[in-house]
Amino acid sequence: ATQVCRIHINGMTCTSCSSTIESALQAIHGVQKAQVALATEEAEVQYDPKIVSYTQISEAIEDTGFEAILIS
Ligand code: 9UX
Repeated sequence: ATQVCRIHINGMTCTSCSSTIESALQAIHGVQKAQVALATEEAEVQYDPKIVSYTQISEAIEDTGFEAILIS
């Protein structure tokens, strides 16, 4: 199964911020694809909801030191 969510991320100021978050997301078991855009302050994450939940995904972002807010 595949689900896609969009997440607003607060606090990113440089491309290293977005790269750090993107790598953290890509390392999560169950995440199939993750892209973080600094310009729009958004992440788009494709994941298998049978393996990983939105809550775990947003917690992974918060663990890197940024605030995650679900858009859709
Ligand atoms: Mo760039 Mo982001 O120097 O926490 S990595 S601001």
